[in-house]
Amino acid sequence: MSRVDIAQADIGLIGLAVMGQNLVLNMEDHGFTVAVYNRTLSKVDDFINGSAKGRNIIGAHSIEELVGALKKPRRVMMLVKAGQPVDDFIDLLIPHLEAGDIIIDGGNSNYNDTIRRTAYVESKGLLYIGTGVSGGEEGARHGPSIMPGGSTDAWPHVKPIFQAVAAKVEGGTDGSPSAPCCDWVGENGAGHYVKMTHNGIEYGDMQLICEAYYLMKEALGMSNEEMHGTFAEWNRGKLDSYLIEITRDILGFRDEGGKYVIDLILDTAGQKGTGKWTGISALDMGIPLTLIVEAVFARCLSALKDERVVASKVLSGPSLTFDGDRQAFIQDIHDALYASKIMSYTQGYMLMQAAAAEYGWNLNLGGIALMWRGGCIIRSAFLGKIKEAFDKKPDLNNLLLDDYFRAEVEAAQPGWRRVIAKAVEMGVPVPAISSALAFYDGYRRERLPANLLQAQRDYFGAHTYERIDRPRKEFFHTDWTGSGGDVTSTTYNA
Ligand code: NBP
Repeated sequence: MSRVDIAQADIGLIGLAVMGQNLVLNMEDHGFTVAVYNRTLSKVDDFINGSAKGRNIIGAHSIEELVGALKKPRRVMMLVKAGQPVDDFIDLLIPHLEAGDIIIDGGNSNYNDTIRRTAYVESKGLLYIGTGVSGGEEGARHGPSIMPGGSTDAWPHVKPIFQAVAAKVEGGTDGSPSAPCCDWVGENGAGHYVKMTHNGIEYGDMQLICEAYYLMKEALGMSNEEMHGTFAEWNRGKLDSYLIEITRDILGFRDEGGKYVIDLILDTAGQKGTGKWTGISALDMGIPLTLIVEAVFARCLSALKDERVVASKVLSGPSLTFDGDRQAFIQDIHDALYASKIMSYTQGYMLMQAAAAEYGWNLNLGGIALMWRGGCIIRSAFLGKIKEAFDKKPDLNNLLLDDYFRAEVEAAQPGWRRVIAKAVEMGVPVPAISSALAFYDGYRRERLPANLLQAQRDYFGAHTYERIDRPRKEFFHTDWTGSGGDVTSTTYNA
């Protein structure tokens, strides 16, 4: 099908790169007619004459033509490069749309932009959705995780399409075997915020797996084949997840010459932004998102390859060989990874709960676990347990206080501690695993050393402190040196 004059398409899609093309084909598989447009028009023709041939997909050569092909209320989804192109397309679309029509951004936009764009589009009488779409090319084609937020009134019009094309998993609240990994997340930027947090958690999960691999390789001297077997075994248990599965496959993969590809890959990683955005948001709101931030910093440290090569020849550390029970230590690494993963998701949920309060979002926390349960990079059996925790107690304040997770951490704790102790002794860096334990040990302490910190701040900056024997919000200052006055600081923050 190519150009038509009657409005018959269920949805329009702008942006025929890898995500756009695959999502269009997925929508069409599910019985929806899709009109498509792309800035570079030749890509429209290539698509229509290529993989879209013979399908209910309509090629448009202008925004006007695209909009004209749509049933009302019109739904136009953009899958273009995040940033200015999204704003540009919004402005191109607005003059052609009418009240109640819906503009959807499915790219990796920053949630602050989505908050701004929702208000802008709504001010024009239209509706807006900013949605995370996860799972890459494969997910877009066969079932992504979709995390939509924006104008709440838009959701009923988009829900049938999004839920049809999304990944499906067992574990709906009604116990149904095919719950879609897509539900309404919340107002304005909530969908993109949750997608950002998903990506941050992805950073954490990947770093934790890398540290487990490094311990096996450096501390135990395991071969790729042995590690391949261990990850295969782990993938049949509590750690069952997409990332463990691909790690298993990566470790067993050899090139044509029989060499393990993993050993040929340069050990430096970049970071594209969403992990950093997650960390910045956590710092802005004062949430201890230590694990994801450590994962970002671990990538930054890896990127200093040239410096590390020089330092490796100058700086010393222990050179020990492992002399314990290898099988027992592999189980300890498993437990350390598992417990750290629980910390990471605990922190991620703390962040989303804080963001909900900050931005006035009514976040569906159990639903988010279900949305991540399939179709995306962090999909895992474990997320089903998080869903259960929020089903049991929708106002659960912290995942660690859920009976299941509390017991799981308790059981994993001895091995987790042994792994960190051994890693420190042997000089193997495990920043995410160890910061996860530091978080746990901090969170479970009634009293931390911040009393001394407050004393220091009051000493040098007259910053005042609260007392344990007086009500909160009463502030005191001590003349620590005998030469200070009784004037306190209201602005100085160290
Ligand atoms: P890209 O992010 O590579 O974007 C390509 C599309 O953006 C093309 O349609 C291109 O048009 C258009 N575009 C660009 Br580039 N600059 C433009 C401009 N100045 N004005 C108008 N259009 C412009 O595509 P993608 O990888 O399919 O990703 C689409 C969105 O989905 C992105 O936001 C991405 O971050 C997100 N995402 C991607 C993945 C993934 O695995 N790739 C996964 C999840 C989310 P042209 O053809 O005329 O150049």
